[in-house]
Amino acid sequence: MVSLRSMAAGAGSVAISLLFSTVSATFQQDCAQLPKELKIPNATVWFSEFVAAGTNLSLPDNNATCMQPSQVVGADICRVALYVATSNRSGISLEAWLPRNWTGRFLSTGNGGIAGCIQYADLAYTSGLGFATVGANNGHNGTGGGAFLNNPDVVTDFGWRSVHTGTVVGKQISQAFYNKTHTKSFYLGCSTGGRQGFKSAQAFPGDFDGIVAGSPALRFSYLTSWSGIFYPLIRDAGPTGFPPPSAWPAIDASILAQCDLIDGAADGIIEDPDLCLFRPEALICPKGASNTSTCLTGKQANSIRKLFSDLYGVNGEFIYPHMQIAPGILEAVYAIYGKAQFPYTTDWFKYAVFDNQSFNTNDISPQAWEVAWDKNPGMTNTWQGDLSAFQGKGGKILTYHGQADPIISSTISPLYYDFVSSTMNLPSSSLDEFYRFFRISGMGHCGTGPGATFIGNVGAAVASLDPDENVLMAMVRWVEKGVAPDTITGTKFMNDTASLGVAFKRAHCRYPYRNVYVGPSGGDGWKNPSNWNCTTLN
Ligand SMILES: *[C@@H]1O[C@H](CO)[C@@H](O)[C@H](O)[C@H]1NC(C)=O
Ligand SMILES: *[C@@H]1O[C@H](CO)[C@@H](O)[C@H](O)[C@H]1NC(C)=O
Ligand SMILES: *[C@@H]1O[C@H](CO)[C@@H](O)[C@H](O)[C@H]1NC(C)=O
Ligand SMILES: *[C@@H]1O[C@H](CO)[C@@H](O)[C@H](O)[C@H]1NC(C)=O
Ligand SMILES: *[C@@H]1O[C@H](CO)[C@@H](O)[C@H](O)[C@H]1NC(C)=O
Ligand SMILES: *[C@@H]1O[C@H](CO)[C@@H](O)[C@H](O)[C@H]1NC(C)=O
Ligand SMILES: *[C@@H]1O[C@H](CO)[C@@H](O)[C@H](O)[C@H]1NC(C)=O
Ligand SMILES: *[C@@H]1O[C@H](CO)[C@@H](O)[C@H](O)[C@H]1NC(C)=O
Ligand SMILES: *[C@@H]1O[C@H](CO)[C@@H](O)[C@H](O)[C@H]1NC(C)=O
Ligand SMILES: *[C@@H]1O[C@H](CO)[C@@H](O)[C@H](O)[C@H]1NC(C)=O
Ligand SMILES: CC(=O)N[C@H]1CO[C@H](CO)[C@@H](O)[C@@H]1O
Repeated sequence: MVSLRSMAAGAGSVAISLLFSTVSATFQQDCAQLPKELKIPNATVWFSEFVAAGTNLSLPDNNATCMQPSQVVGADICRVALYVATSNRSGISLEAWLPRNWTGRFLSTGNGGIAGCIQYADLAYTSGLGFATVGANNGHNGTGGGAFLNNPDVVTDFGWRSVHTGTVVGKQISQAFYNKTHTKSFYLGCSTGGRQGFKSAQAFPGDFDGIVAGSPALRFSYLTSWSGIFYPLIRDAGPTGFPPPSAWPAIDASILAQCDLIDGAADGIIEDPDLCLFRPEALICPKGASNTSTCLTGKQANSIRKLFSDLYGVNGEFIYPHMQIAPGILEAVYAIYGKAQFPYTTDWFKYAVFDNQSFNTNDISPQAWEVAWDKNPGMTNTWQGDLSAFQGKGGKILTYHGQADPIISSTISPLYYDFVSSTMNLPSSSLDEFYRFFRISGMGHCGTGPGATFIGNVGAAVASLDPDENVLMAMVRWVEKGVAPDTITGTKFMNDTASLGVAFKRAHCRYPYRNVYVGPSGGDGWKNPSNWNCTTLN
């Protein structure tokens, strides 16, 4: 066979370069023409423009609170931006990034928090991999929830309609541009994006063949209720009741002393936090201690217990499971909730639940938690245990959750998995035919942390495109080849910098398996993934 290089050296070079420039010119022309081809009800196309791979795209119209003034584009794309009305008082901003080198796959991205921010980094990541990708603004602009006030249609967009509309319209755009129907349809999101993925499986089982839904904001109104307890807890405890920063290293050391070896490895990472029955009373200052900056009062130990307890409401109703135990969590809790009420909690209760800007969110009562749950604004509760319609259509869902997540405790994910298991009457051997859940040890909220957290869930955390090491490519293989992932191998780079080399890898197990170290004791055998075993034994 003649290589391109040797052909280019001979007479074929003119023909080859002509062919490429024709294809390229056609792609650019098709992109410019696209608005004329689109016949989408209720849509106004703003522009359709060719963007070359490597372009550092400037995003001057993006709301400043989204903190994303630019995005580097990974492949030659046709970038389409439009507005789609979803009611007479609401609508979404939508972008489709259509790569020249299209794999035939369609993908929708999600959002984060209560934000109305198109996640351009996800568009760049997935269009760079050849997906025809869409992302929407979730029905409003910016990270705040003010647009929800007295407009339940905007809340409905947030709850489900933005992703669903973007997906329906996005498939039409892809069809019109390539003159071909996509082969398979995918979804990628984390946090609120994870909830949107599960919402899709629950309510629109035909939208996606494969859903990757990370760290999901399930039970949304109860999640925001739970997020709202930490600020008053820390405030009311005061400096003598909540452990001061000087005590945090000792608390972390005590968590590790009590729990690090449960999984067999002294690596500073807890594989299964629910096996850790951390006892903060171990840190209470001995009588007559001369230096109390690294030990606790009984009151402080009690604050820690509250922080790690399940939350119950009026009449003892279960609201939300406890914050998972992990070194570093106390510090993160203090940083996130210590100085003021959590902004998503504030905005959700003021604007979506009570339509009352004066509502005092510093002390939200258990009665108010229930009002929020019963109102279920925008159908955001996202807590249905029956996924049989999704299963029936052959859909697959992959979820993962960092085991050191201070924003959405990872304890919610096994709870939902088990809820689906009991609702559908399926043991995990059957449930795992279409729904798999991976616990990512040492990972914070949707990424970062001391663990092997590069799993390809976002473009900034890609160590490999190998489906064994990349949740998105694992889903592609599962949908297209029927090979389901047993483990997801994550990577930790030296100082989180790829060019410095790999620090270690770990094959993360799927729930209810848990990861146990079975290698040589001592040393750094824990850095080798083959020294670990996914087991169901305790
Ligand atoms: C892209 O451009 C912005 C300024 O518009 C700049 O701040 C940013 O560093 C650039 N990104 C890259 C990767 O060059
Ligand atoms: C949202 O921002 C886009 C620009 O990114 C703007 O065109 C649109 O009008 C804004 N929508 C709302 C509801 O403010
Ligand atoms: C908007 O649509 C609703 C029905 O969804 C209708 O009740 C209302 O009158 C409409 N408002 C306007 C201003 O057209
Ligand atoms: C196009 O995508 C295929 C895989 O789908 C890849 O092998 C090829 O290198 C890509 N070509 C370009 C020009 O990006
Ligand atoms: C930008 O976002 C903030 C926070 O959500 C919001 O208050 C503001 O109205 C937005 N600006 C525009 C122009 O949409
Ligand atoms: C799709 O069809 C239109 C005419 O309907 C044509 O202009 C365009 O080049 C076609 N695009 C592709 C990618 O084949
Ligand atoms: C108390 O212990 C901490 C941590 O070991 C140390 O930084 C601090 O200087 C000590 N304070 C006194 C008064 O010895
Ligand atoms: C709004 O909240 C404030 C503060 O809790 C309360 O006094 C007021 O009655 C509420 N308004 C309405 C209309 O419920
Ligand atoms: C990683 O960072 C630490 C301090 O932050 C430094 O001491 C160490 O040399 C760095 N390692 C490498 C391989 O650069
Ligand atoms: C791994 O765990 C399985 C049970 O899940 C067990 O049968 C097997 O012996 C274990 N392997 C090692 C090396 O411990
Ligand atoms: C929300 C909205 O504007 N919906 C309109 C979309 O377009 C159809 C007709 O194409 C109208 O019937 C809807 O009212």
